[in-house]
Amino acid sequence: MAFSLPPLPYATSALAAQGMCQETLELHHGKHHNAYVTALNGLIEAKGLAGKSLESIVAEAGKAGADGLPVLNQAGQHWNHVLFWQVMSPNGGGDKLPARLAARIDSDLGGLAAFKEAFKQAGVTQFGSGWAWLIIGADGKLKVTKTPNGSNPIATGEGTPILGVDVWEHAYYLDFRNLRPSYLDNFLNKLVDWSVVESLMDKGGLSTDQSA
Ligand code: MN3
Repeated sequence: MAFSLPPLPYATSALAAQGMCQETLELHHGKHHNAYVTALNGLIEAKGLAGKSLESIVAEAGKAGADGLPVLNQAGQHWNHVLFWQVMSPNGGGDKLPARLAARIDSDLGGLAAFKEAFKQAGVTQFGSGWAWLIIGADGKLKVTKTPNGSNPIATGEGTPILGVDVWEHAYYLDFRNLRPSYLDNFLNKLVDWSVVESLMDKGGLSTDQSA
């Protein structure tokens, strides 16, 4: 087996009215994400990854520290983008969260407004490239965090992501130029499909069903 680029769960033009244009999705999914998949497949034999799940590869590469980085850069980015495409939808946006998710955000993070501010700040303050996350932490509570480059909370052992946003410049430059804060506001207010986030919370995270 090898890793594959899953199709987007919507047309490349589907999010244009919500601030993510067709060209962004064509390049980001078809070129950037695809390049991570291709590079990861090129490492399977040399790095002894055959038969392993994507999730276990990410976790093991994270534990290996600097030695794991060549694999983590590609495997982490593959995992991260699979999640990213799923948490957005043409039906996304708005402040009406499904009840179970809303209750957890209230109890663990002080409410929707506080969560959005913390999530935005995580994305804004991730220097250079990386990701901001909403995770189920090791203690079972929801938590906001960030990671650099291709890493993620599975690799760091911090927890299980249920929402992630790409803050690499390739994610927002066509739509928002240099304005990462505006991209993050737009993501939170217009793109996130909260029903998907709640479903991932209920399931205890994403299984990509991908393996080497
Ligand atoms: Mn990206």
